[in-house]
Amino acid sequence: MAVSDQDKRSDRVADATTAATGNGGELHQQADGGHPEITTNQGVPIADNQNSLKAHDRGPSLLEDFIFREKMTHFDHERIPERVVHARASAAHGHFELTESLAEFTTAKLFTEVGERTPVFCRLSTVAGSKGSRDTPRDVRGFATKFYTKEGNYDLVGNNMPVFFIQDAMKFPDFVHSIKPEPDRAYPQAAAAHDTFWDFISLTPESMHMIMWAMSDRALPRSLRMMEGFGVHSFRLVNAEGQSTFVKFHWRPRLGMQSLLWDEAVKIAGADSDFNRRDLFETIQSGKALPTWDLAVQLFTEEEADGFPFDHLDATKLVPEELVPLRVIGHMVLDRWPDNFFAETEQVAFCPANVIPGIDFSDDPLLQGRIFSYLDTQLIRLGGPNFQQIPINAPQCPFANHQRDGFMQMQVPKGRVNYEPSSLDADQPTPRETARGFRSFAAPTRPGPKTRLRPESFADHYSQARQFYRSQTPIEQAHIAGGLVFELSMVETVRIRAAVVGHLRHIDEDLAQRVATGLGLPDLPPAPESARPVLDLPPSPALGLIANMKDTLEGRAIGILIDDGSDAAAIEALRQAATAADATVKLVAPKVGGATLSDGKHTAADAHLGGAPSVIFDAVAVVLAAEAAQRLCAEGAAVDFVSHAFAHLKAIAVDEGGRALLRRAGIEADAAVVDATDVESFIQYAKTRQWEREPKVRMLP
Ligand code: HDD
Repeated sequence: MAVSDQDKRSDRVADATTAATGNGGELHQQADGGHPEITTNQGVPIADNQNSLKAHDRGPSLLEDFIFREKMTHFDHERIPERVVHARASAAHGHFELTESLAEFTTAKLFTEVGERTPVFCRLSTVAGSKGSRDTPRDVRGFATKFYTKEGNYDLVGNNMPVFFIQDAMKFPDFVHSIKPEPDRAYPQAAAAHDTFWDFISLTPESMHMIMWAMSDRALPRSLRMMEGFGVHSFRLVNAEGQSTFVKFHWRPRLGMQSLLWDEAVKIAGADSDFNRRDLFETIQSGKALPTWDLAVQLFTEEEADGFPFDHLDATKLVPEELVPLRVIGHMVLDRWPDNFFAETEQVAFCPANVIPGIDFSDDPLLQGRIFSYLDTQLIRLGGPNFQQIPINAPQCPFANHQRDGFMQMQVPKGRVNYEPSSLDADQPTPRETARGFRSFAAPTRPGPKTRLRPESFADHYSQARQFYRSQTPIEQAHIAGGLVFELSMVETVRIRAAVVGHLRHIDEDLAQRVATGLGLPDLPPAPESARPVLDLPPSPALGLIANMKDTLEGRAIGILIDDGSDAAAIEALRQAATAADATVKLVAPKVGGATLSDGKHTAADAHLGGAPSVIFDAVAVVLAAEAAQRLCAEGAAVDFVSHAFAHLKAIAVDEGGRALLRRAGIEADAAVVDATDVESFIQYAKTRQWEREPKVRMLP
C-alpha cells in the first residue's frame, strides 16, 4: 500500500525539525529565520529525505535518483583508517599560559612571553585498543598537545609515562605488532596480556624499565585529568646566541594523580566503557575541576649529560628529579570540548617533527624515527598532503609557501608564480634573513663509519627498572607484582612466563619470587645474562604514585544509594558536604524516576542502580529506610554496590538501612565505614583509598 500524502507530509516535518546541515557547508537558513533547509551537496533543495525514487510505489529503485546516490555514497565513505596505535582517544581545546620565561635558553616565544596564552588542542589516548575499545585497559596513555603558537604549530607528543619500551625506532613495528590482537585469532583487544607481547618483551630486555611503569597503577588512571604527562625524549632549547640546552618536558596534574584498582578497571569496562571520556566531557561541560596541568622542565647541558650514569638519548631511561630538579614554567587548562569528534579529535594530526624556532631535536634514535613516521602516517590516514588545511591542523598564525595541488586542495592560490626565487611577483613568500626563521642547531657530528650498532651507553637495562620498583610503597610493589602475575597468567606458553620472571630477577629477587609463586612456577627461572652490572640507584620519591596523590575530593564523584523512604535530611547533609569539598554527587536508585523520601517529597535519581555500580564512584553512601533495605538485600546489584565499594578500598557512609546491606554482603566494618550522620569523617575518608584494608579483601602476591 502506498504511503498516504498525509504520512509523507508528517515524515517530512519530522525530518526537517531534526535536519542536519548537509556536509559541513553553509546552513541554508529560511528567509523567515526558521530551520535550515536540507539540500544536496550541490545545494539543491531536497523535497523528500525519507523515500528513494522508485518506478512505482512497490517498484524497483531508479538509478537516476541522484539524491539517494549522493547520500549513500557519502555514507559509504564516512570512515578513514584508524590510527595504528592511539586510536581510542578523547580531546579538548584549551590554552597554555607561560608563568616563567625561558628566554635564557630559547627563542621560542611560547616559552619566553610570560602571561601569553597560547591556544592548544590536547588529545589523550590509550595505545593498543581500537577506536571503539574500552577506556580502562591496563595500558600507557598518550598525551599529545598541539600548541598553536605565533611562530607555527608545536606538537609535544608524549605519554603518561616518562620512558618507552624500545630504544630504536627500527623496532617499533615489531613492538606494535606484538601488542596488537594476534594476527590469526584477532584477539585480545586492547590488552598486552597475551603470548605475542610477552614473547617480544622476554626477548627485549631494554623494555624492563617501561614494563615496571606499565605494570604499576599508572597504567590505570582514574581520570585523564589525574595523570601525568611526559615528552619522554630529550629535546633541545636553542637561544638567541645559538646555544643549546637539553630539555625534558613534564605535565603535572593540578588534581594530583589518582588511579583505579585492576579489579575496578575490569568492572568499569563493563559498566561504562567510556568512563574516562565521559569524565572529561562532563567535567568540561560543568566548568568545574577543569583538566589542568603544570608544565615543568628539566634543563641540562651537554656536559652535565655526559656525567649522568646513563645515556639521556636512550628513551628507556629517565632523568631522576633528584639529579635535575623540575622547574614549573606554566600551565595548561582544557576548557572546551570539540564541536565535532570526527572533524577535530579524529582528524587532528600530531607530528613530533612539528617544532618551532628555538626548539630542536636530540639524537635519540627513537625520536629520530618518529620525526619520519608521523607525517607518513598522516598522509595515508588523512588521504594526502593537504591535511594541514583541515581546520584543527592549520596554524593560527599566517602561513604561506609554494606547496601546491594534491588531493583535497582547499586553497585557491592566485597568479602565475608557484616557485621561488621569482622575479615576476614581488609579493610571493620568500624566507626572511632574520632570527625569526627556523635554523637547525649546528650540532657537531662525530667522524666515523656508518653503523647499525647500538651504543654501549644504552646497555644497562635493569638499573632504572630496579630504582623504579624500589621507589614504590609496599602496596604499589604488590600491585606491580599482581599486574605481572595477571598478565603472565594469560600467556599460554610457560617458557615465556619463565623467561620474563628471569628478567625480573635482575630488578628485584623478591619481585621475581612473588611473581613466580603467583604463577605457580616450581622454581625460580635463571636470570639471563645482563650486559652491565645492575646498579643500586637511590630510591626516587617522585616515581611513586600514592606519594603524588592529593588528599582532595576535587573533581571526584560520590554515589548515594537511596530508595523510597530514605532519610531526606541525611541525604541533603551528605550532598552538601560533598559538594562543598568540590566532588560531584549522584543519587542512585532502583528506579531512575527516583524515590519518595522521608519528607514526602519525590526526588529524581541521577542514575539507575543497574547502570551505576559503585565502581564509577570514589566513595559511596547508602541511606535506606528499613523496608527498602529489606527489599534491596534481595537485589544483587545493591549488595554488590557495597561489597565492591568495600573491596575497592572506598569510604562508605551508612545509616541503619545501609548497615543491613553491609551485613547481607558480609562486610566487617572498619574505620572508613562511617555513620551517615558523621559527614565530616566520611568526607575525610573519601579523599583517599583505604590502603590498609587491602590485605583483608585481596590476596596480594
Ligand atoms: Fe607514537 C601516535 C606517543 C613512539 C609512531 N604516538 C602516537 C600518539 C602519541 C604517541 C601520544 C597519538 C597522537 C594522537 O593523539 O593523535 N609514540 C609516542 C611516544 C613515543 C612514541 C611518547 C615514544 C617516546 N611512535 C613512536 C615511535 C614511532 C611512533 C618510535 C615510529 C617510529 N605514533 C606513531 C604513529 C602514530 C603514533 C604510527 C599513530 C597515529 C599517528 O601517529 O598519528 O605514527
